[in-house]
Order: sequence, then C-alpha cells, then structure tokens
Amino acid sequence: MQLPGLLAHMADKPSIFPVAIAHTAAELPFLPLGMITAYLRQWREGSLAERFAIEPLVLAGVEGDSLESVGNRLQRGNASAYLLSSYVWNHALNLELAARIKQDNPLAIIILGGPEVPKYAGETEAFLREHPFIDIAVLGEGEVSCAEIMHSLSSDETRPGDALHAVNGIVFRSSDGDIVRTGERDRIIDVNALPSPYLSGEFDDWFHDIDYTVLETNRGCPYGCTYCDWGSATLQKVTKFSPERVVAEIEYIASRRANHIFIADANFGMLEQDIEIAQALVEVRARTGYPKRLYTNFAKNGGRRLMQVIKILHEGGLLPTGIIALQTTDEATLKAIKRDNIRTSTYEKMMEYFSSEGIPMASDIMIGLPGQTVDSLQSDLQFCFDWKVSANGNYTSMMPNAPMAEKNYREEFRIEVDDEGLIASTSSFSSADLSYMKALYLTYQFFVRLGVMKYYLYYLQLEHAVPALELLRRWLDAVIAGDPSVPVSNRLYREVFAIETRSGHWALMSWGEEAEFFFQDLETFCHEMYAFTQREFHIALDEDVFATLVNTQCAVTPRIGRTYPYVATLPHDATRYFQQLKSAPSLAHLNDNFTPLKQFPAGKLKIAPYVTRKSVKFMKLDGHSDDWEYRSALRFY
Ligand code: B12
Ligand code: SF4
Repeated sequence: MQLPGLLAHMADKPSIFPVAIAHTAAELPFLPLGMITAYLRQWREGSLAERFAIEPLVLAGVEGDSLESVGNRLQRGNASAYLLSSYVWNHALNLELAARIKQDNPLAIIILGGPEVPKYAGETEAFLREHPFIDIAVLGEGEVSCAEIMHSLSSDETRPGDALHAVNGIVFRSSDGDIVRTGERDRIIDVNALPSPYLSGEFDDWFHDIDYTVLETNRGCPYGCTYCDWGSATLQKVTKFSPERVVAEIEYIASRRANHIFIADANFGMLEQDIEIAQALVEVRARTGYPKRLYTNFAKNGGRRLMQVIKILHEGGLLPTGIIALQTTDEATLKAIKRDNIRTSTYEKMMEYFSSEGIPMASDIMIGLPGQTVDSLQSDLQFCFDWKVSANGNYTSMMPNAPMAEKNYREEFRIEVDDEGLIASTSSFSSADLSYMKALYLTYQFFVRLGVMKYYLYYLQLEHAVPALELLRRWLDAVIAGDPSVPVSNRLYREVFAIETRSGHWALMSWGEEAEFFFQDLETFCHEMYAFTQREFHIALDEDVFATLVNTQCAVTPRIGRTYPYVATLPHDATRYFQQLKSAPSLAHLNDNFTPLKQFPAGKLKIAPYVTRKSVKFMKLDGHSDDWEYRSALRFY
C-alpha cells in the first residue's frame, strides 16, 4: 500500500474528517478532536487549511446513530484522512468505524489517537498488524504530530513513505508494508500556543444546551501511580493553560448553557491559578445559571489552595461533596502501585478541614489493585466509614498505556486480566477473592452509602464497639452460605443484589420491582438484622433505642405510597444524637462528652419535600452522589 504522498496526487482538495464517536453524548471525545482541528487550521499561517478541506467535527454513534449512517455522512471515493479518537469507552466503535470507512473507500487514510492506542514498543506494532485498516497510530499529545502528519501526506517533494519517518510520536505502515515506529515526541511545553476549540469557533455549529463538556486547565500529573494512564514518566511534567484563556472558555461554555463541566486535570486545586478558575466558575454560574455542576480529579497534596478551591466550589453550588482521591490506605498496596508518596495523613488533614467547613465527603476506592486483599479492602471501607466519607468503589482496569501494563510489572504481581480488560487476579488475591471483594463493596454501598442501615450501623459502632464492616462481612458470609436464620437477607442477596448478573466496569447498584418486598417492609429486615447482630456480637439494645433506629431507617428510605412531608416519631431524638457525629471529623474525634442515644428525649424526624413514589426502582448513575437515602436534618453524608 502506498500511503504517504498519496493525498498530494489527488486532483481535488482532499478532506480531513474528524469523527467523534461514542455510545452516549456524554462520552463523545469532541475536545481532543477539536484541539487537533483548531491547531491544524492555524498551523504555519493556515498552510494546511489551504491544501485540505478541514471538515467540521462529525458527532456520531449516539442514540441509535448506526455506523452505516455515519459512513454515509462521510465523503466517499475521494482520498480523505479520518481522525479518530480512542478512549477505553469508544475504542471498539472506532475500530468498527475505521474498518467500514476503509472498506467503502480504500484510499481513505485512518489516523487513530487517544489514550487507548497502545504505546509500548512492540504493542503498537502488534495493534497495527491486527487492524490493517488503521494507517497511522499517534502516541501521546496529538496536535503537533497530526499537523506534521498532514504536512507530510501533502508533500509531493519526497518519495511516498519517506516524509512520515520524520514525524515523531507515531507508528505507521510504510509503503513497503513495514510497520515503522518513529522517534519520541516531546511534550508540548507552551500549551497556550494551541488554539482553544471553544474560542476559535470549532464547536459553534452544535455546541448549545448540551449536558456535558470537558475543559482542560493543565496537562500532566507529577505522580506515577502504576494503574493509571497518566502514571508514565513522560506525562509527569505539568503544563498550564493560562487562567485568562480558561476563564474565557468558561464564559463560552456557560453562554451556551452546558449543564455539567468536567475539568480534565489530574490534580485540580494544586496550582495557584486554580483558585482564580474556581472563583470564575462560581461567578459565571451565579450570573448565568451555568454550568450547574462540576466534576474533576482533585489534588492529592491537601494544600491550602486545594481546600480553598473546594470551599469556593462547594459554597458556589458546583460541588455537593468534597472529593478525596484516597484509592486505598493499605501500605502494601500503596507501595505496589507506587502511590506511597501520597500520604494517608494528608487525607486526614483534608477530611478534618472539610468537616470543619461542613462539606460532606466522598472518596474513590479502587477494587482489584495489586497488593490488595479482602482484609485490606475491608479496612479501607472501615476507614471511610469512620471518617464519614462516602466510598465510591471502582474496579481496576488494565489501561494499555499504564505502567501496570508493562510485562515485568505484570509478571511481578502475577496480574491476570478478564475479557473486559478488568483485573481478574493478582499475586495478592484470587479471582474468588475479587468476587468476594465486589460483593463486600456492594453490601457496603447498599447499607451505608445508600443509607439502608447506615444509622443502625453507626449507632452500633459508637455505643457497642461493633465495627460496621465486620458486621457487614459476617452478614455477607451468612447470606453466601444461605444461613436459614436470615431469610429476608437471603432473598435480598439473591434477588436484589443478584451478584452474578452484575458485570461490566461499574460498581453501581441498581434494582427494579423485585426489591419491593424488601423496602415495603423494612421493619422486618431490621428485626432480622438485629437478631443476627445479637447472635454474632452478643449485644442487647433497649426497646426504645431499637425503635428509634428502626423508625429512623424506615423514614429515610423510600417507600411506595408514602406521602410527604412525612414525620417519624422517635422515642429518642436521633437527629440531635447524630448531630454529635456530624460535627466531629471522625468517630475517633468524639470525646468523653458524647451523649448516648437513650439519654435524648423523644423527637421527630421530618422528611420533605418528596413526591409519593409508585415504584422502588432505582439506578445509581453517578459514582459520587448517594441518591437513595432521603435528605433530612439527620443526614451527614
Ligand atoms: C473527561 C474524562 C472522562 C469523561 C469523558 C467525557 C468525554 N466526553 O470525553 C467521562 C466521565 C465519561 C470519563 C469516564 C471514564 N474514564 Co475518563 N477521563 C477523562 C479525562 C479526565 C479527560 C479526557 C480529555 O478529554 N482530555 C483532554 C484531551 C484534549 O486530552 P487527551 O485525552 O490526552 O487527548 C490528547 C491525546 O490523547 C491525543 N489524542 C486524542 N485523540 C486523538 C485523536 C487523533 C486523531 C490524534 C492524532 C490524537 C488524539 O491528542 C489529544 C490532545 O493532545 C481523562 C484524563 C485526561 N486528562 O486525559 C480521563 C481518562 C480518559 N479516563 C479514563 C478512564 C479509565 C475512565 C473510566 C473507565 C473511569 C472509571 N472507571 O470510572 C470511565 C469510563 C467511562 C465509560 N463509559 O466506560 C482513562 C482512560 C484510559 C484509556 N485508555 O482510555 C483516563 C486517561 C484517565 C486516567 N487516569 O488514566 N472520563
Ligand atoms: S491516579 Fe491520579 S495521581 Fe496517580 S498518576 Fe493518575 S492522575 Fe496522577
């Protein structure tokens, strides 16, 4: 196949088609493609734009948009270059689309970039061999590489094939069929020299009233966690976009009413300029109503700036919870994943701060890391419980360009990967252990995060020294064994948890009408759970105390047919009781003045305003919000 130089021999001006394809609108990779086409347009005073028709971004794949119809929207029969952007969530679609384009138009040149393109020596070559319809794989940052590729493709001064050898950071198929890897591509230092696709009008035709958009304020990450795509040394330098540019982008995004904004940084809140950016976000939101909510990865250093940034965003309504990217507290695991430079004590400092500001907290916890065990996951969840942090579990995937994907590392930790690219086992846990860990996390998610037994569990730990995760683990063991003394639990586990039907990348709970038996009669489950606790931990509760806990749990949990406002009568005022915990950073901070529940007089708990439910169906869509438990004066996260 003759590739380089080919486009130069076409009579018409050949086209460059950037195609963003994904299953959902929220996953469309329009930002990277927009960064690239905006750069191509202005490269060397528009010299590429003179030689190519740089087409507007094609958005594809969403809402039943078939590959066939995408193909029809792309030019055929002419030599065109197609830019495709691959992430773990749309890679398969890109491959299918690329194969189809090539089949329809053998002269097409397919250029694939993005983090899902394997970059390690030997692996990109194998990838191109396996996918003969991909012509050029771009490794790392794409703007400059892509401009140079296009320049070399349009050059007719050299023999086909020669010019691409001079473009660093790519792997391509040469004219004699060899697969060629070129030299390393340097990181782009002056990222401000890259035009903003928002501000240069790249998205103007379609960017309005969208749900979800992405914004970069810097690139790179100084840490090197082995499971992460950013863990490689080349990405450790942080390059910054100017705050003026970022603020102008925020204005653009808000003026076009984008609901949610994802700041693509690895450590938002690490730099001084992030304070200015956070202030601008809040100010623009107050003025325009947009964006409504912000998502990002926050800095891990626990510094002053981070605290300030989170406070600004929380008070400005953009961030419901402070997010702590804990992942694990286990020393052996932190060492294995080379994250031991981020100290757990730093997180503790952050949590004390958030608590003093009254900001609820959530944290990411990884499931399936090398070095992890069932016990260490239990400790991590217990740690989050103790610090009143809502733990958001994520299964660990093997990203092709993470240090964890390197052969030696994989061998050292005996890492096995399943069909979906998720870690299946390592030297520290078997696949059976992993299934158990997933079940333990779902158990925690159901009873603590979603609030189903949260107040009962906090009370037991506070007053009877029953560690919440120990109780949950024993409960899990009992239902796995089918213990006949817990019939409601057994049914809940088999029919609602239905572990064997849950697959995929997300550790998120959902259920349908099959859960009705459980939620419509939560009282029966509470009694069963109490009997189980008595048996396992030999404790007894005062009748009124138990009634308070049952009424509390039933009040905060949705139930079909209940009208609101709903007022629960409590023999002891649970709201005032848990206020003690609400105002302390962690359980360990509660001092001798702590007053037991039974010393509180009777109280009421009001739940309002909610609409009367006709169904108990639930789907948790977002890892960082806990949206099953009703909000009330009682709730502390
Ligand atoms: C925003 C984001 C999301 C958004 C995506 C929204 C969207 N519409 O794109 C959402 C929330 C959906 C998301 C979810 C997840 N994400 Co995410 N996400 C990101 C994030 C923070 C920004 C991506 C981005 O747009 N960056 C800005 C662009 C400009 O930079 P870039 O991606 O580096 O692109 C450059 C190059 O790759 C290259 N390039 C890219 N495309 C192309 C195309 C061509 C033709 C060329 C030449 C070059 C090129 O040039 C670009 C410019 O220099 C990245 C981290 C990061 N900052 O990169 C993680 C990241 C992409 N996510 C990652 C992961 C793992 C996930 C999850 C699986 C996490 C999880 N377990 O929850 C989920 C998966 C979702 C799913 N449905 O399965 C990994 C992906 C690894 C991979 N191999 O794909 C990343 C890299 C984070 C990491 N820590 O490693 N994510
Ligand atoms: S996990 Fe976070 S801190 Fe670690 S390398 Fe990736 S982005 Fe950086």
